[in-house]
Amino acid sequence: MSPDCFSPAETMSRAEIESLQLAKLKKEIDYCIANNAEYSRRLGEAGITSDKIKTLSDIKYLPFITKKDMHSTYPFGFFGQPMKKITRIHASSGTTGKPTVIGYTARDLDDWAECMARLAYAGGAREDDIFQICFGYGLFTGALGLHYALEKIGSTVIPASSGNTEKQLMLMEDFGTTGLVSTPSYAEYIGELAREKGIIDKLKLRIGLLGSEGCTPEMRTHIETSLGIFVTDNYGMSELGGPGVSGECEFRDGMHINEDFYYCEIIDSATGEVLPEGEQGELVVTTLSKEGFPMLRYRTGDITRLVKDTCKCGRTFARMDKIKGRSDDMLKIRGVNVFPSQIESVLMTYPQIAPHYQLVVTRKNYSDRLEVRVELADASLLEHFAKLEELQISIHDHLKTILGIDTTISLVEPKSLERFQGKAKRIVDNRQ
Ligand code: DLL
Repeated sequence: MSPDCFSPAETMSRAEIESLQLAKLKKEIDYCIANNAEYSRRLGEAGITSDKIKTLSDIKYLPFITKKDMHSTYPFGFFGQPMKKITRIHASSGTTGKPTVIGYTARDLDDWAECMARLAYAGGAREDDIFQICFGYGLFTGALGLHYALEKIGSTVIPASSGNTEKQLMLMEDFGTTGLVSTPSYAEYIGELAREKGIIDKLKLRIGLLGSEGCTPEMRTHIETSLGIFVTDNYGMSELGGPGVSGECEFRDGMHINEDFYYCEIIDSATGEVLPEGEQGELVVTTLSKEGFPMLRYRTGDITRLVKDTCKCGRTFARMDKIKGRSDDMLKIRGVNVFPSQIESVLMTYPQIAPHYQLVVTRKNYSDRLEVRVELADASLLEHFAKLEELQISIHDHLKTILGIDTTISLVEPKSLERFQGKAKRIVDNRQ
């Protein structure tokens, strides 16, 4: 039975995918050398031309591009076309310093909508859906990325942007919104407010296309129960054009990569060596037909794993696991690597606490201390000292088994921690 896909490309055989990737990779290398001085210099120094690439694994001879290279070539150093051919510009949020600036030609915009439409369709979006896009519109790629993809599918789009959550709920109720697009943390907050206002039964929401930040399976279940929706995870990054790199289908057994547009590798972050299929490491991505902002071997900093067997849905594109974390998000506590997602998974198993937490790292006498602040679900527990202490010890011990280090657990009042309308910022590192 042929699967229900947006594009026939999604069911190519592995041999077809790889031969297409090889042909496109060689073309992309030629394109970069011909159209961008930075690439022409870098690849010239490395002695690379497309003739040197005989198999896909020969990509290992190309130098990596890192975030640092983005900064040193700011703003347009990696653009593959002059400004008159650039139709749109986006930029990464860049909390410190200058953002990374991305240019799209008209064809790039079409390809972007195609890639994201496939993933939205795989996640369940259909023509008769009404999608409320609660990502911030602006330089961020999330909102417009989903916007054009969902229009391409034929869904109705409400460009609500993020924030003003009471109004979001009013629109959802009045317009009969069936699909939500947001970060998981904003979805969590929308659910919390909808319940508080007693309007959850009036909403017609059925699916959520979430992404742009990590979300453990436990947090996802919480969001699904709270809003009564089916959630899929979507991955992408500004440097690669935004959302549309990979996303889950209904089976949620990894995020399908649009392999005819992106070639993915997993490397050992420390040595830069390419790791065998199935091993976990840093994701490196090469765009295969970008004109405005081609990226050859971009080091994403994201930690994941790739699998290439055919999914239960019938799609043949390789899948990547949920992102375990960013290599630069990983906390090193007294020499031990700690991913916030490991902590979230533990916290979400306790019904007594709400899915809101903050990780505060401090250093005293040359020793790191990790405080996990967690909100109680119900304030009445604050009056039962013995129960509080029991809960604290239980979380502490559970985390110790998983992480191998001691943490300080602070149970705080309900609704006292910050809520997020975009990506959550849960780590406060006071060590610097
Ligand atoms: O977040 C693009 C995007 C928008 C993806 C909407 C999905 C949906 P940036 O702001 O450049 O771009 O952030 C990219 O966010 O390197 C990851 O660390 C993280 N990230 C993105 N999607 C996921 C996800 C957009 N599904 C950075 N799971 C990436 C975990 C994610 N982390």
